[in-house]
Amino acid sequence: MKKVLLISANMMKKPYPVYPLGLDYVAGALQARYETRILDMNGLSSLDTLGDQIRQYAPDYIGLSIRNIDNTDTINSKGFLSDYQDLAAIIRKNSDAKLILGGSGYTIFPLEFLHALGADYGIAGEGERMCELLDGLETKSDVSEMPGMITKDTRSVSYRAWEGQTRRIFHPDAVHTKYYLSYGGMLNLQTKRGCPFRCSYCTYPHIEGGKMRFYEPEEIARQARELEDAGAKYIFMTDSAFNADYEHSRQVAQAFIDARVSIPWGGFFAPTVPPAGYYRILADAGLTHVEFGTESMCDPMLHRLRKPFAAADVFAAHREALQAGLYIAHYFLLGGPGENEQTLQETLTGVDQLEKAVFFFFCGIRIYPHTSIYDTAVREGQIRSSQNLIEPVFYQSPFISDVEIMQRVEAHAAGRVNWLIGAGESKATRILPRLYDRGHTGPLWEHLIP
Ligand code: B12
Ligand code: SF4
Repeated sequence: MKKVLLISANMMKKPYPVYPLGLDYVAGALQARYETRILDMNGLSSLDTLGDQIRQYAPDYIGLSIRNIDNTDTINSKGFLSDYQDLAAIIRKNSDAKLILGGSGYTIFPLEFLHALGADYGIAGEGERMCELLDGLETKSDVSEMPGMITKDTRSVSYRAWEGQTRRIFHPDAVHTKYYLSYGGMLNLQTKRGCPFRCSYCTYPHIEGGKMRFYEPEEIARQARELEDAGAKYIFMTDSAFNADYEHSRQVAQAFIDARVSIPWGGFFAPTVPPAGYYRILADAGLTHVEFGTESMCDPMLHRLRKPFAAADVFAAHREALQAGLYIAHYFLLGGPGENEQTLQETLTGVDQLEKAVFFFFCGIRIYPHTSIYDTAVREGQIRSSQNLIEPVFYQSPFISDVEIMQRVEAHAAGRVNWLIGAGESKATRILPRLYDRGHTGPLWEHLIP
C-alpha cells in the first residue's frame, strides 16, 4: 500500500488548541486503499523534529491541512502564511512526495495558497475527494477536471458538495489525541455539514455548502461515546450552526440520552426562537455551553448582515437557554455596513438586558471572497476585485471607525469582566492557557459569567 502522511499545520493555541477533526475524515476516506498517518504540528515538540518524522515515515504523498489563515483580529492582526511557507519548505527538503493542500482556510484561498506554498495539488472543499485524486495520480489520469481540484494550471475554481460516504477515523492512542486530552481535554464532533443561511460576511456556506447534509444521530452518539471513553472532558460540536435544523439536532440530543453519553458539550447556535422545551432536551443530553452568533442587537443591522433572526428573537432564545440552566455566550460582530453611533448604542443597550452571559465583541468584519460584504466592499471602493485577501482586510463602516467602536464598547463595558473585546490578545485568552496547565477543562468562559 502507498503511504500518505497527513499534516495538520495549525499551531494556534488560542483560545485553546483545536483537534484536527478534518484529517480524521480525510484519513477515513483514504483508509481502504492507502496507509495513512496523521502528524499534528500542535503535538510536535519542535519544528526541528518534523523533518525526522517525515524521513522516517517516507510517505508517497503528503497532505497539508490549512485551517487558519490569520487570527482575525483587527488590532493585533497576525497572518500565518509565512509559517506555512516555512513548513512547506521543510516538507520539500525532507521528501519528494507530492504535496497536496486542503482545509477550511485553504478552501477560501485555494489558488493563492497553492502558489504561495509551491504545492503540487490542492482540493477546495471536502477532503473526501483526496482518494479520487490519489487514484488518478496512481493511474496517471488527468485529474484537473475533478470537482474542487486545484493544479498549478487552474485558473478558476469550481467545486460541489461531496455526496458520497463520509467516515471519521479516530485513534484514542494517537500522539495528537493524547495532546488534546492532556491540555484542556477538548475533542470535537460534527453532526452535519452545510449552512442554509446566507449571512453577508460568512464563509461557512462556501466552505461546507449551503445544503445541510446530516449524519445519523445514532452514529454521532456512537462517536461521542468513543471520545468520552478515550478520556475527553468536553466536546465541541463544529457545525456551522448546531440548531440550523431543530429536528435533527433534537434527534442527536435524544440519541446522546439513549447512548448514555455523559460528557458536557457545546457549540455554535443561531439565536432563533426555539421550539418549546428545545434547550431543556439538549441540556438533558449534556449540552452545557451555548455560543450564540448574535452579531448585533439592532434590527436594521441584523437585516443588513442578513441574519436569520431579529433582536426580539435573541431575547427569546437567551431566555430559553437560561431557563434550561445553560452557560451562554453571545458573539458580536460590529462595524458592518451601516454601523453608526446609534446602531452601536442600540446593540450595547440590548446587551445590557441579556443577563448572566459572556459577551465577545469583534470590532471589524474581515472581508472574504464569495460573501456579499465582499461585493459591498468592492462597490464602495474599499477593496479591488483583483486584491489578494489572504492578508486580512476589514470592512470599514463609512460612519464609524473600528477604533471608535472599540473605544465605545470599552467605555460602555466599564470593566465588566464578562465583556470581552477583541479576538486574540484579550485578558481571557492570556489567562486560559494557565488554567489549562493547571488541569481545568472545557471552554472556561463560563467562569466569567457574573
Ligand atoms: C468549529 C470552528 C471553531 C471552533 C473549534 C472548536 C473545536 N474544538 O473544534 C472554535 C470556536 C474554537 C474556533 C476558533 C477559531 N477559529 Co474557527 N472555525 C470553526 C468552523 C466553524 C468549523 C471547523 C471544523 O472543525 N469543521 C469540521 C471539519 C470536519 O471540517 P474541516 O476541518 O474543514 O475539514 C474538511 C475539509 O476542510 C477538508 N480538509 C481538511 N484538511 C485537509 C487536508 C487535505 C490534505 C485535504 C485534501 C483536505 C482537507 O476535508 C475535511 C473533511 O471534508 C470553521 C468554519 C467552517 N465551517 O469550516 C471556522 C474557521 C476554521 N475558524 C476560523 C478562525 C479564524 C478561528 C480563530 C482564529 C478565531 C479567533 N480569532 O479566535 C480560532 C482559532 C482556534 C485555533 N486554536 O485554531 C476561520 C479560519 C480562516 C481564517 N480567517 O483564518 C474559519 C474557516 C471560519 C472563517 N472565519 O471563515 N473555530
Ligand atoms: S453566520 Fe452562522 S448562520 Fe450565518 S451563514 Fe454563517 S454559519 Fe450560517
